[in-house]
Amino acid sequence: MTDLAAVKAALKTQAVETPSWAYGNSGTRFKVFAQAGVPRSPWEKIQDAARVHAFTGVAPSVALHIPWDTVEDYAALAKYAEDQGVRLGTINSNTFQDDAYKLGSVCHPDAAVRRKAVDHLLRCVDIMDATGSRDLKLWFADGTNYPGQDDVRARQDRLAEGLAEVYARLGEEQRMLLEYKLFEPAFYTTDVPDWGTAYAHCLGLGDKARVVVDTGHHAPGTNIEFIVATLLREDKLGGFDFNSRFYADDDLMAGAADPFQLFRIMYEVVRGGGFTSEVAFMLDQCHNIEPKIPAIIRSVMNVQEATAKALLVDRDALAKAQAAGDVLGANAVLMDAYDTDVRPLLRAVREEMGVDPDPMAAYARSGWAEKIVAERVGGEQAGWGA
Ligand code: AOS
Ligand code: ZN
Ligand code: ZN
Repeated sequence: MTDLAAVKAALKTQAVETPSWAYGNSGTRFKVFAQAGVPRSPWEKIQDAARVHAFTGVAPSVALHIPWDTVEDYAALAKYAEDQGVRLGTINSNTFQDDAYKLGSVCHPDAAVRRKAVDHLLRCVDIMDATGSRDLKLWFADGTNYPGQDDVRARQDRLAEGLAEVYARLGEEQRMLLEYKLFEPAFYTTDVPDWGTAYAHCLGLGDKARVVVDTGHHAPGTNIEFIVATLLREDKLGGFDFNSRFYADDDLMAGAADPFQLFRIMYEVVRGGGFTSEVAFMLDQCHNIEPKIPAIIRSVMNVQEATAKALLVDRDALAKAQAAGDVLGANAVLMDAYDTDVRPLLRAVREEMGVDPDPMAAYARSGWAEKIVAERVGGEQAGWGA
């Protein structure tokens, strides 16, 4: 039997970090469709993130992206976030937008370009000092397009050297989260293409280096929950970038394409003792055609639903069935949890937390969408494609 009170208590501690860039305009390489009322500055992105937290109760922090969220005074931004009811979370670096990075950043054959990239990462750690952020999230667009283009092995050496310099700069409580991605923008080799490569670098660096699993960064059919189980077993899972994909790195709403996969991932998290603050649960999404704040609220709720189902798995019954070699019985225990309608449970949890049981409806009623359309006019819009 599952202890419902314990499930509720666990759900109340959930924290899903939302990404600043999801609040801004975004699109594909074909077109960015501008939406009215989107934030024009990091300050306004924080306002929107605070709304998501206010209506869900489980999105207490917002990730920043440097340089998209550049401000003069990061401590002031942190204070502003706190006043709005959220905090600044993970700092995401950007070593992919400058012309200098055409052939890579920390893996580039030219030492001057590598220096520029590492300096940017060091600057990100300075920003973490000011914001009080714990995690630096590194995703590198580095790779090659053609066989022979560069020395694949030497690129690994350059990567290790760059990471080591940044690692040495981390404070006692700070961490480095290394994200892998199968392909894109490079199409032949990617320098951090998979969890094994990320794990090897993190292992070489030390305890403060951990792997990030972006759910959209694998080959179709990859068993992501196995990777999660393995990384947790090795104490190397730093966090997640949740999103959904049908084809490649689609960055659609978490839990939209394959809620069953999200449940299986969350089950391994719960099973592996990863439902703690040691694992950062982040969204990494873009809302190209749908209204952004409601899409982010929906995504947070989808993660919450998958988590609730994972917590509901009757683990004693599962262990018994597994030990008895009862294949169908064990599968049924897992499916029973997945097939549970957890919406009434979550409505109750929200009420106990003092949050409206229906966050989507509460947001729609709040008038925030109309207010930002009326007030946020002019200015440069922020985020992907800005
Ligand atoms: C890129 O594909 C990665 O998912 C990154 O995590 C992220 O989308 C980018 O760094 C935006 O900050
Ligand atoms: Zn990501
Ligand atoms: Zn991605």
